[in-house]
Formats: sequence, structure tokens, C-alpha cells
Amino acid sequence: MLLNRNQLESYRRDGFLLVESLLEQTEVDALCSAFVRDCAVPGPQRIAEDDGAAVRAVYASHQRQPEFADLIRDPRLLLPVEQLLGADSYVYQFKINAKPAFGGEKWSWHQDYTAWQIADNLPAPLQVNIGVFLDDVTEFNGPVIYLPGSHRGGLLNDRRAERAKSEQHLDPDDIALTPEQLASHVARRGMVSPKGPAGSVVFFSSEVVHGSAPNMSPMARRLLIATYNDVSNLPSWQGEPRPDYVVCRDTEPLSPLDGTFLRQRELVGV
Ligand code: HL5
Ligand code: SIN
Ligand code: MN
Repeated sequence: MLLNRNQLESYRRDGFLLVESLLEQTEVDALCSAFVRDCAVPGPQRIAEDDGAAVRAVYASHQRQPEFADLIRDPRLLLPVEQLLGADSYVYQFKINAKPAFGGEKWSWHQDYTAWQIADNLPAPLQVNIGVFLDDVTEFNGPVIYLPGSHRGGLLNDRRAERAKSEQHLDPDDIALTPEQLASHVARRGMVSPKGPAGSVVFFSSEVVHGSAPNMSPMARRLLIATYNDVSNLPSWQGEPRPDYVVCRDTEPLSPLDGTFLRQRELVGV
């Protein structure tokens, strides 16, 4: 369940790593059912697309749905994360970006740590994200695009736009890179968009530049993103902290489950 030397090298070099089909289809089906259930829960954790109707993102589903609470401790995910971090970790943020068919909007080019430094005064970029594909990801349905190696140059932007796109969270639009920054990085490093079947997982750094185009295809692109933070790197709030759905307060170190997340649920008879 640990990453091999080649995988570790490519994560360190590129700032991301794709592992195809890490979860099985039955497991993805269980996660999708849990997501449908969670989309029906009203509250500020549910963010709409600009049309006001379609779901753009839902935060903190692991606080409400047991499948996600177990998933974040699944050894296939947690062990590689802690291998990459070299530390114990907890989930700092959990979200599912729905990217619906025929109209899921773009996610602007950004580095995650810019948001967390500005909004939460998070001391250091000691995070690993996992992006779990809940749908097949193709060139058609708005895959996340990464700029390989862009995690090694520090933060390109440390400011937030004056007008926020959303009150509920910090949308990448508010910390987007300029066209000039983008063009110069792409000229040097190119772009890569990992694609693969549902159940594939991308491990990615909180400093790597990424973004994604709108989805004009008839296929949704639901992507679950959990951010694990080093337990010794807690936000040092100045003033009012952001809500628990966007920055989780449970900072207890996670321990891996004995089995895979669905198997664990079967064993305890859920
Ligand atoms: N929406 C996140 C937050 O913390 C920040 C973005 O992809 C992560 C930039 O509000
Ligand atoms: C993000 O960085 O949160 C958005 C990426 C995406 O869902 O395309
Ligand atoms: Mn991001």
C-alpha cells in the first residue's frame, strides 16, 4: 500500500502523482450514493454554480456521511499521504467538486496554500491532497490540469481579490494567477491533466499550480478532494476563524483502518 521509489520521485519532481484504479467500482458506487445523500442536506457547506441551481461543491461530507469518515482513514490513502508528508496528519479540508454535465464551471488557476495562508494563517505548506475520481475523467469533462514542478517555486500570489466570488469559501477565482504568470510557467513546464477510470486517485501538493476548464460534456466529473495537514502545523487564527465545514477543527492524528473502508463497514455490520 506504500508508494514505490519511482512514485515518490515523480511526486517530488512534479508535485502530483496519479494512481489509477486505486478504488474498485463497487467502492466508488458506495461513495456516489453517499454523495447524493449529502447533496440533499441544506446548509452553507453546499455551494451552487452561478445559475443558483446546480451543486458546484459540497464541503465536509466526512462530518455527516460515515462512508467518507471511513474513507479518509483507508490505508490505501492514508499510508501514502503520511509517507509523502513524513508526519502524522488530520483532515484540514474535505470537499467534493461536482462539475456537473452541461455547465460545471471552471476552477481558476491557483495554488491551494495561497488560500490557506491568507484565510487561515496556516504556517507552512505541509499538506498533501488526494483527488479521488468519482467519475471517469477524460479530456471532455473538465479534468484538473497541473503545471508539473510549479510546487517548487514558492507562492506566486499572496493576495486575494477585493470582491469574493463566494461568501461560503474562497473560490480559486479570488486568488487566480495572472495570464502572464500562467504563460511563463507553462512555457517552462508544460501542462498535464491526469485522466483515468473512476476510483483513480491523484495525490497532489498544496503548492502545485492547478485549475480546470468548464464541463460542456454530457458526463459529470465529480472529484472528491481531501487535504491532509501535518498535525504540528495548525492554523494560528487571527480574529474570527472560518467555519468548521471549510477548515476542520478535529485535529486528532488519524490512524489507518484495519481493512479497506467498505470492508470495515461490512465487518461492523453497517
Ligand atoms: N475553497 C478552498 C478554501 O479553503 C480554497 C481552494 O482548492 C482550494 C483554493 O476556501
Ligand atoms: C480545486 O482546486 O478545488 C478545484 C479543482 C477542480 O475541481 O477542478
Ligand atoms: Mn485547489
